[in-house]
Amino acid sequence: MKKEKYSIAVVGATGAVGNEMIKILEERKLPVGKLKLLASTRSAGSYIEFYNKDIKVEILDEDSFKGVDIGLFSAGGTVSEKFAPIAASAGCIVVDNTSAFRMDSQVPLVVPEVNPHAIAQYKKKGIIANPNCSTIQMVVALKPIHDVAGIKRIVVSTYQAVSGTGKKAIDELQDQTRDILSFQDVECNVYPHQIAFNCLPHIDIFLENAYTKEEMKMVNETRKILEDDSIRVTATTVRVPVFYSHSESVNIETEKKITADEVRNLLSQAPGVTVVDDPASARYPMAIDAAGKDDTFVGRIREDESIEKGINMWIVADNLRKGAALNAIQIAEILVREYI
Ligand code: NAP
Ligand code: 3JM
Repeated sequence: MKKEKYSIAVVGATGAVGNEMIKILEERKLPVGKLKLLASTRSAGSYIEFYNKDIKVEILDEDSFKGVDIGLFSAGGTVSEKFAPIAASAGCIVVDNTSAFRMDSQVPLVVPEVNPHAIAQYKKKGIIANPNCSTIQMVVALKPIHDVAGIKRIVVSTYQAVSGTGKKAIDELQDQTRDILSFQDVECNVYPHQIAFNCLPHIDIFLENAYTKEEMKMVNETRKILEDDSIRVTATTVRVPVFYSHSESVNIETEKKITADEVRNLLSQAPGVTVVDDPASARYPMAIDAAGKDDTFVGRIREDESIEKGINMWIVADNLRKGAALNAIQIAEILVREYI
């Protein structure tokens, strides 16, 4: 028997991603019965509006998931590691936005436009992982090309917005920009260096192989989602002083020759993609245009003249929407439509 309405919990409801989730649940009219908003003691007791009603934020604890159908988690890896299994054993299906379970072979890692069939694997642990923001937008654009021409290698450099680090980082870019323009000293609390008027080739921690963890997320998650471990991926991830939307320069080498026109045609029919590629009139994807939108925008599509079978492109998407909250809610929509 299908339910008419589902009980949903948002874990990390007061954060940058959580906030966006609540907005998108309303926009896309998910059949939400009860909405439970969960956070830490810092913001428990505050209220957030949902369908013109103020809902009280509660403290996350072991008993939070009784009777909850779907839990949308975005309160960091440590919280997910502890509470996702607790939620799952209470019968709540977890859609986890953190990196905690992404590479677990018992947990599907899903982008609905790319591998929706993987959702069926949620039954193993009761958890579905949402990929990293930079991975999601890249695979949405690359999947149709991989299907036709076979991608052998990907070289990606990212230009990532501060909102990917959360609310405190949005404030830090605002404060530093204001302080610099008014000749005041700058305070750095979130990032190790000034982010205003700067670029930091450092996202998440450095690993033993000299890559950052964010870079290795892109490498490993891309292969898992495209279900092809033969694809070679190398990434450089950079934080830039942009508030919303990540941009990426992506170079691919393919098995079969594919022309720039063929890529443009393929992508103009691809789900979740909008091609913006008219250099003659200075039209290409830009962070400020992608912010607040659902699609992944692709432009600057051109053949790589340094190799026989290569393509360059520029991929932009709203990191809090397609990169996080929207992708998670698209997964919840499929669960509701096809599984529960
Ligand atoms: P944020 O703005 O800093 O918000 C963090 C949220 O987590 C707040 O609601 C906070 O509640 C809550 N929280 C923190 N510690 C908690 C605890 N011990 N118990 C309960 N709630 C706790 O961060 P954000 O940008 O929304 O990101 C949150 C997480 O989502 C990240 O850490 C990351 O793992 C994931 N994320 C994923 C993607 C993606 O690409 N899929 C993108 C961005 C972020 P309080 O208000 O009580 O502090
Ligand atoms: C995006 O708990 C943490 O340290 C969260 C770090 C984090 C992640 C992550 O690793 O889950 C911050 C921002 C992500 C992510 O999506 O991978």
